[in-house]
Amino acid sequence: MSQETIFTKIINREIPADIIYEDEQSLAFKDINPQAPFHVLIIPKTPIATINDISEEHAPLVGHLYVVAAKLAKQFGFSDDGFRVVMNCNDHGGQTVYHIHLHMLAGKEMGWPPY
Ligand code: D5M
Repeated sequence: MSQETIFTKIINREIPADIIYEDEQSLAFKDINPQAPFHVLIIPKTPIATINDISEEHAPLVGHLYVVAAKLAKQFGFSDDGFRVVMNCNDHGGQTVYHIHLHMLAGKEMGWPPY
């Protein structure tokens, strides 16, 4: 199965996105369907389809996504109030784009449980 998704097109600037952060390993851009005042997706540039496809070799890359979340929280002023990060997996997790992505939601108090 090809791992090319719409997110690869965003990485390659083939379709537009509101990109707020980029480094060698990752990209962060605003979610097209925001569920909070601040809702961005933090993605690895290397396509990995789902959490099920993550192996030990990906650990630094996946960890890096959280480092980016912490940087963005600091930059946008959400560190103290807090925020949520979530990664959905397959149908029951609500995944629709098969290129792993960390949702970062902030700017309001989140509910729990998330359903
Ligand atoms: O989340 C997939 C998320 O990706 C969902 O919140 C919408 C978002 N999305 C889809 N296409 C785009 C584009 N083109 N720009 C920005 N955001 C996009 P999931 O966890 O897979 O359900």
